[in-house]
Amino acid sequence: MGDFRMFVNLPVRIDILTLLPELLIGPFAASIMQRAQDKGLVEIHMHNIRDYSTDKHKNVDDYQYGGGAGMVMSIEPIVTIIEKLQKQRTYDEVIYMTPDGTLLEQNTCNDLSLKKNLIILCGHYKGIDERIREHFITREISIGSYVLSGGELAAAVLTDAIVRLLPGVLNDETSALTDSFQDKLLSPPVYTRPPEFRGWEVPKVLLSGNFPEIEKWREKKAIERTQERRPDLFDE
Ligand code: 6GU
Repeated sequence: MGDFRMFVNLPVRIDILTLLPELLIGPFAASIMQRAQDKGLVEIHMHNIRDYSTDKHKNVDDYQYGGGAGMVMSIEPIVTIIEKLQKQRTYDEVIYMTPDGTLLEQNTCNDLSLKKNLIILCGHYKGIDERIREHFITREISIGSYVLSGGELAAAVLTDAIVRLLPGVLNDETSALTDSFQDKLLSPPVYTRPPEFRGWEVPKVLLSGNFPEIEKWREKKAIERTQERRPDLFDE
């Protein structure tokens, strides 16, 4: 992590627009995510879309034009929040979490961790009125080829993946750089005490104290593991 980027974009501000803020409390209230907020490295703001409904029943969805099963999230409450936020500061991205978005990869997390202000919109039902996507959304992200009941868990995944990259969040800053995927390789196997358990031994080289050899072993294992499990990472 080059010194030139240290702290220039901190704290990062993330505004999450959701119908289910209670789904997002837990993931940010423990461990690394909580510590990142306590240290002032990230500010996470939750906005309940329902609070912005002007409907007398506080509805936030409606039938889709042309017919068909499933409700669509209405344009007005969402646009109201986005425009309110955009009046207060400049946002680098307005991200929509959706199963038909671009598959999330480490590179995107790296890019987003350099931004200052992000809006993340969580979808529900059949999705959001297309005009929101056309006029406000700058990036559409999916976390995998399966369907979740809403965008909240995906937003938690994305936020976690971004926040842990911010300088100062991890205790040992190098550990984010040695993550799986940062170099398009999976991580090598790791071991801790005891050196033998039920006759299962830790590889001798790791106990040798020979650090060049240990590094060589780790690289070899990382390559083997990637070849076996994720050959697609090599093809890119
Ligand atoms: Cl971002 N949202 C939903 N609802 N399902 C998903 C997803 C997002 N990514 C994968 N599946």
